[in-house]
Amino acid sequence: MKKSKKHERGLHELYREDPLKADREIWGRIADPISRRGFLRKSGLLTMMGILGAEIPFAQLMPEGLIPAPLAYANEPFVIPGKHPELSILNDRPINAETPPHLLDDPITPAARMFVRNNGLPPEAVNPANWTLTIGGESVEREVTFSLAELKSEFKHHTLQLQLECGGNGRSEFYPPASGNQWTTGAIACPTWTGAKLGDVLRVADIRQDAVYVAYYGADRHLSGDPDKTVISRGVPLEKALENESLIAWAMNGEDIPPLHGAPMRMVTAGWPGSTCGKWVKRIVIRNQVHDGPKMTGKSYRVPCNPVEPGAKVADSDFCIIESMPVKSLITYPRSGLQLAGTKQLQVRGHAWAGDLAVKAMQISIDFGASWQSCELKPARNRLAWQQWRGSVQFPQKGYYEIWARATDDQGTRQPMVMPGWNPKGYLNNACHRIAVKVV
Ligand SMILES: Nc1nc2c(c(=O)[nH]1)N[C@H]1C(S)=C(S)[C@@H](COP(=O)(O)O)O[C@H]1N2
Ligand SMILES: [Mo]
Repeated sequence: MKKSKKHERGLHELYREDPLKADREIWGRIADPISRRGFLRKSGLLTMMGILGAEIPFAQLMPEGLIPAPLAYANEPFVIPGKHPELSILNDRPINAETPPHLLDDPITPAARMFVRNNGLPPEAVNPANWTLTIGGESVEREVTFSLAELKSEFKHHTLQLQLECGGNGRSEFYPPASGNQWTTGAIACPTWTGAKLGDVLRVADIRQDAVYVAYYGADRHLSGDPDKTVISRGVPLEKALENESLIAWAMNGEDIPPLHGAPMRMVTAGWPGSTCGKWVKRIVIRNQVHDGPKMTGKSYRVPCNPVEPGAKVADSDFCIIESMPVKSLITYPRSGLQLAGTKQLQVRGHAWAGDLAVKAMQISIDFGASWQSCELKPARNRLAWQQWRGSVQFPQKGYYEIWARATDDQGTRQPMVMPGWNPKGYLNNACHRIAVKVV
């Protein structure tokens, strides 16, 4: 785990060097020498609102080159431009950052609060006007190439709310520890995505009978600097790619996809490990075999096909590719560590999701899982979007409590209360989320 390094610059440093340039980079503010307030475009305003967690009625009156107060006083060594200062940075090259649960309270995750998982370095100087996407591979009749404008004009637009969770979310709790980003609970987000159905685009290339897998190649750069090395190239079986919810998206939450999240276009195959959702996608291949690109084979995004003892050595041939993510939930309110005056009722809420499935029931416990009570659970806005739940608890006396949350999917599978099956790379931890409350 690398911590803040010299070559990545913090917010304060950016502002000290050139406040107007910092404004432009972080908020996309266009300088205006006459008003001295510049012009905050809608995307920048949305970012700022996402970070501050509220509307900003006087946003257009805010002076140029000014760091909003909560960020100015946050004293963070390194803040990712466009991101909430409280995201935890797990690695800064490549950038990997996760979101604390209390910042994920919105039903639709704002861009500023969305985790970032990069395996390499994002492409530089992306120009959407000359970006192209090619559909090729062994199992197409003909290779086809689209510009972004063609994708937008030739295909029906679909907007769906879709969850994205990293396969390694929860890795930090495995013992013996697994190497990789030590995600706790925050590598999950559920924004809305707008784009074309992946299936509609793939069909233009005429999919051959022998097609089995669909995989992406992105424009990000390998950490080694070798331009011929592919950072990551993963995918999904054809049936998953052709689902109604699989998209080639060009917008997130109604705005252009932010650079860190794959601008100008990315794949979204929700419910499966986030690694199947290729960012900065340039080429999609339809394969006549299970895709074998970097991070498809060996131990990457694969788990032992049968349960193993913690710490066991497992041969690569005994690993299976992770498909749907397991049932899981998060408590987003209150924030863990709450001090509650008196034993009155406390409202609790959060989200629940279950990979390709829906969540059928949500329960919470204040007695370490000895008893559970049901919560109110909303249906998803559409398939593969997380669901909101709420409940309330009453504490019998003063003292330390934990609130545990447990979701059940529509096939009856429940989240485990303790760690699920250990695996060498620490994937698929869906143990119950818990928060601490002190009644004083
Ligand atoms: N081209 C490319 N696509 C990628 C990645 C990457 O490093 N390069 N990371 C993947 C992984 S492992 C995850 S979890 C998601 C993270 O998406 P986000 O950064 O938008 O949250 O993107 C996936 N798509
Ligand atoms: Mo991931």
